[in-house]
Amino acid sequence: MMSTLTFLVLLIGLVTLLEGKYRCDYTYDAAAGGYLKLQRIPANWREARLRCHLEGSKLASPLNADLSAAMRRLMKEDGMKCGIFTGIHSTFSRGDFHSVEGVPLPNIPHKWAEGEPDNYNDKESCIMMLENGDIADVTCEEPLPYVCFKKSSKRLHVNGCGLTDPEYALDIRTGSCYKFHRVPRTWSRAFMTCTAEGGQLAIINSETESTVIKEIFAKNPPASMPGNFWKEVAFMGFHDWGEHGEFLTIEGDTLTEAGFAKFSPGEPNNATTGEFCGAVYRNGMYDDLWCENKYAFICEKSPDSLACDDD
Ligand SMILES: *[C@@H]1O[C@H](CO)[C@@H](O)[C@H](O)[C@H]1NC(C)=O
Ligand SMILES: [Ca+2]
Ligand SMILES: [Ca+2]
Ligand SMILES: [Ca+2]
Repeated sequence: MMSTLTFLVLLIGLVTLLEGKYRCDYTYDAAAGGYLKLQRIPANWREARLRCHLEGSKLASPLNADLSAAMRRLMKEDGMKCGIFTGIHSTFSRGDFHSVEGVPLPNIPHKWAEGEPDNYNDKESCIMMLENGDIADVTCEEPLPYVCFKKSSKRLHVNGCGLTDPEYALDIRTGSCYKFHRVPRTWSRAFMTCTAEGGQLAIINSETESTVIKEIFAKNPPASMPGNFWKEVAFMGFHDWGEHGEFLTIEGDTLTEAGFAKFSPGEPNNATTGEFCGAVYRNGMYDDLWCENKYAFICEKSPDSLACDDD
């Protein structure tokens, strides 16, 4: 447990370090007017859009010459030979291409690659950009790398949790930042969301942290969560890893090793479908849940997990 003084020193250091920076996995491009990140791991278009969104940015499109140049520079620096997905798509209405910001294709400067667009097999609703800036219509299902873009002035308010998201709050009792997500997701999507935010699904490591989780839950009554889902539980960072019978944290520890192994009375009950994913009740004690149902979830993040140490 950190002393208050240590904590304050740490916090002041962090605030100085992070002031005005979006996140250190993004680089600022003044001409493009924002922060960019090349996502090297290819994803289908839907996943690509979601990952950028969960990181607080948007799937990048060459909306103007400067942004296009910045995107191509990232590809070139990486030696990327294949194309990248852009945010331009016609998944809402086939043939009506818009960027994810809603800009129609005719308003975006573009040059089609030779032989494009051909809507091959009548299955091409996404737009890829080549290294030379030319575009082609492609299927949204075949994974490609992509770029995320955060349009912004240079100065951003980054809080003590290293993020611009005001919903992340530091708890000095544990030294971790937490966010309660009221938009329900499956366990896997919840995992993705926390990761995109530079954290992970929360793990309870002490009785104190169980109390912290209970208090966070209390600040999020059922009425604060729109939608038709069970609001007494939230996904957490443990799983049976496909070996039905033993739960381990997403850091590979048994719950006992992690420091807290209390399940709510009657749990784990492996109800109906089989329950292989970790969760917590409002009382701060664990539950097992079916991974594919959508529930609220809690992310936990080290305050400096997105901090830049190069400048
Ligand atoms: C939980 O239920 C599922 C499906 O009924 C079953 O496959 C699984 O082995 C059960 N897990 C345990 C720990 O009993
Ligand atoms: Ca094509
Ligand atoms: Ca923890
Ligand atoms: Ca259960």
